[in-house]
Amino acid sequence: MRKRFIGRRAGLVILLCAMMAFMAACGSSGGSQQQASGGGGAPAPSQSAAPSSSTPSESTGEKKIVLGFSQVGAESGWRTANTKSIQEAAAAAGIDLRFSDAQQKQENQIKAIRSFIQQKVDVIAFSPVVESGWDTVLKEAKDAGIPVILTDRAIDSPDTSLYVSFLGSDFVEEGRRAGRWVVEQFKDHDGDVNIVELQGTVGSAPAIDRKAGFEEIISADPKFKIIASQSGDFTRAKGLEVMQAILKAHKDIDVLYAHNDDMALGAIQAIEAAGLKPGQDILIVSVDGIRDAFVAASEGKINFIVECNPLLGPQLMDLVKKVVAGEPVPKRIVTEERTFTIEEAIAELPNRQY
Ligand code: GYE
Repeated sequence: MRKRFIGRRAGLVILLCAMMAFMAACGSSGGSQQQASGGGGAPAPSQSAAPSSSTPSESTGEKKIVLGFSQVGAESGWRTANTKSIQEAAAAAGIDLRFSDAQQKQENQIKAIRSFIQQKVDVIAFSPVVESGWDTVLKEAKDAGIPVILTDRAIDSPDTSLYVSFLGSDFVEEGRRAGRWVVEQFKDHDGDVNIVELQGTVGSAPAIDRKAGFEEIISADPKFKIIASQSGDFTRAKGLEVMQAILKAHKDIDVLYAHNDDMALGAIQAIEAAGLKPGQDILIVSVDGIRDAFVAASEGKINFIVECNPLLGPQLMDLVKKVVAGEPVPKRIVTEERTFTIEEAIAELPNRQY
């Protein structure tokens, strides 16, 4: 009898412990990255630890802010750094981050946003893979009373009431910066300057704007000719593949303008495989400023880097908190960034964070 009683009590204790452990696991979602159901089926990136200097989380009994974030994918070094920044900043700010990777597909982002609406998150933020086609789903978020923040990339909707703020770079200006450098290099050059352009993802804001800004500058002099312009989808593999084909079709290339570093790095492999010297036989300018590009620049293989800062996490979390608190926020926040020549890249390399 006694034995049975002890056995039952031990069973109860075990059950209680199990329940407590379960509740603790559920409650400790501080900065956790959960996959939004229907968000493309990609596994959520592993959680990064909050920096030790982080402010204490607001888990003092108050309800945590829930942020649904739909990321483009993991196509580039820039994107990896951006994801890490967002995850770390959310953890540091005590924000419950529900993170979804769209694997570069708009349909996955739309599904993720709908899932966030169903989950009744406090704020939705996303980096739209392409510019068009967001009105319907963003209207659904608006009708549900959930504020939306555009991060990194813009949308082309004329209805600006569909989002509260847009935080990101000025991609047109980045294109202009690349164009100005090319014009300066060839200011004393007579005859044509043959340029190859590797574009980013078709229909994406950075591909559209970096092309427009660059063309705006080089079109001032007809000697600048874009002899080939194709998308490499912002990836190293496609940069390599597309450049290989272009090198077969064109023998006299003076400049490569790549909309991001990863495509430039892929193209460098193709240029070397074709027996040419990147940075000398073909001048290379690219956008982003990831560490690998700084290494290539320090080896003389990339001549000019136009920086695009991916470390948007802390600014995004500040915005989220303000929006939840009902404070006014700027409709547009432009990231500050600079450019690097080879000499400047060599000096910067040891400090490069991403
Ligand atoms: O330049 C590219 C990434 O939207 C600014 O996306 C971003 C771009 C970045 O894949 O590397």
